Amino acid sequence: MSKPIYVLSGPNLNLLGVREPEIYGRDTLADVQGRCESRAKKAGLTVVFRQSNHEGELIDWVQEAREKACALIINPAGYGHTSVALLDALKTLTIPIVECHLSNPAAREDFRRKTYVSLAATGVVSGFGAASYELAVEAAAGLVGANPPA
Ligand code: CA2
Repeated sequence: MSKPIYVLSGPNLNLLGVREPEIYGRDTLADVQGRCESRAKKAGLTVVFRQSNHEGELIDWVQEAREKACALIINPAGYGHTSVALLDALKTLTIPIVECHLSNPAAREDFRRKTYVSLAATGVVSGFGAASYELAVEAAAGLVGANPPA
């Protein structure tokens, strides 16, 4: 049995589908989780899906992923633009890291153009709403060489 893909979401994403649907869409985070689980299952994989509003908790989970995950997907939300500590934690990983955003931060305010997380990411998926997460799972599965069950 292979290790799961860790899918981590940062602050305020627990409000997904409830506020600002014009930017972030109408899917709730529970919907996104279901979509990730279905996509991972097609590749014969599982996901550990977590959200936190707390920087330190996200860092603890990144550290946990060092041993327990085959790949890490992270939507760092606002912390992507601010957190050197999160970047430092991500840089300790040797597994693939896929940075994921619902919106396209590069097409928004100037302060969203830079994400520290990108400096550690294998690749970035952004701008496709909830589908960004599914595409990130697909990318991670490809990077770990996952095969669909026979
Ligand atoms: O597009 C993304 O996924 C972001 O990571 C979302 C962050 C934002 O700071 C990044 O620049 C881009 C914001 C997450 C806030 O989540 C909410 C969800 C629903 C309603 C309100 C906020």
